[in-house]
Amino acid sequence: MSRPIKVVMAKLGLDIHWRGAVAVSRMLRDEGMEVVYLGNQFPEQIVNAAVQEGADVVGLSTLGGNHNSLGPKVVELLRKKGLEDILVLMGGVIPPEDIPALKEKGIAAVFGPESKIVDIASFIRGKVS
Ligand code: B12
Repeated sequence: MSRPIKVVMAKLGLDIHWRGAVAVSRMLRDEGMEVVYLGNQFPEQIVNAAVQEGADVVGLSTLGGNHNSLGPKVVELLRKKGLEDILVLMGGVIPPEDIPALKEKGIAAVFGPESKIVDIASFIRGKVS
């Protein structure tokens, strides 16, 4: 049997909002994925955890406005370690006009308020074999 998809989930930086990150973590577990929830972390710690855990996916949750600076930093640090295969997803309150630049910098997808878990899980399954 193949191993479950492994997701490392963090709240980005000092963002105080936790409901989305916790809800999505629980629901991805219900979908059969293994989820390691880190709580609040900065890019270096998130990338270290992704390496230690052998993550397939890094999930970043932010509603606090730090998405443009800290999100791409996670991708950059993963690439420096040769880990560009790890899928990096973001969720939370992110202005639509910021999304194209985030994608250009390697964020695979952004899921905003009221995103459905079925869509998040199927996006992950479509990208992680
Ligand atoms: C509750 C709330 C608070 C609570 C937080 C309680 C807590 N500890 O969680 C309190 C009152 C403390 C708070 C504080 C602040 N808040 Co507030 N808050 C909200 C509110 C009303 C709801 C957030 C929430 O819980 N939603 C429910 C969850 C389930 O939804 P969600 O997080 O969006 O998650 C969904 C998706 O986004 C996605 N998702 C989320 N994370 C992830 C991760 C991954 C990997 C994936 C795939 C998907 C995903 O999936 C989830 C399910 O659909 C929002 C308004 C809103 N409607 O969003 C404002 C809001 C987020 N807050 C806002 C602000 C500005 C603040 C403050 C800065 C205010 C201040 N000046 O002090 C502070 C934050 C300080 C800090 N250091 O972070 C703004 C953010 C603006 C922005 N980013 O552009 C909002 C949008 C309000 C507004 N309209 O201005 N807040």
